[in-house]
Amino acid sequence: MIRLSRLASVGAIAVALAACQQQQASEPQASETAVPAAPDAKPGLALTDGRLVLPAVKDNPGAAYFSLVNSSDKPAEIAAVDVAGAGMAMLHETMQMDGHSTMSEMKSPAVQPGETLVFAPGGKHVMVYKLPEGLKPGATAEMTITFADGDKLSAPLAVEAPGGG
Ligand SMILES: [Cu+2]
Repeated sequence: MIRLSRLASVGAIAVALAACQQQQASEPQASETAVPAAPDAKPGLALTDGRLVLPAVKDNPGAAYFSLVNSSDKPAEIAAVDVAGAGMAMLHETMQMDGHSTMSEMKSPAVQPGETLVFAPGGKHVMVYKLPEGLKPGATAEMTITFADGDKLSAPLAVEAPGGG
């Protein structure tokens, strides 16, 4: 038990140091605004412009959109997404087929170093099922991305009225 907890704290320090060095090493980007520190943060990764558009019909899924900026020197692969209080969240992509649009599930989308993965209406989005009761425009909902390496990144989604997507 003692040995395990020692190992865990050494690991935590190593992670904190790595995060520190990463921040010093990363160049400020002209177009980026300052991102407040999230409770969970993956070094070099930032989630911006997060929003959750409520469904027009109650009990239908909502859709979340955001930009994921990779300022690190490694690709980052999304393994899963979760919206606090919601039943389930799935990575979807809307595509045009024979003049109508279809949605399909995305497996592990990745963002390369120096690139931004954009989730926006008509393209990639997160389908959010079983939204928490009473979620209203103007509120925020927290989304957490789990990466393939186990790192997590949490950020707020601004809740918007239907039709905003
Ligand atoms: Cu969808």
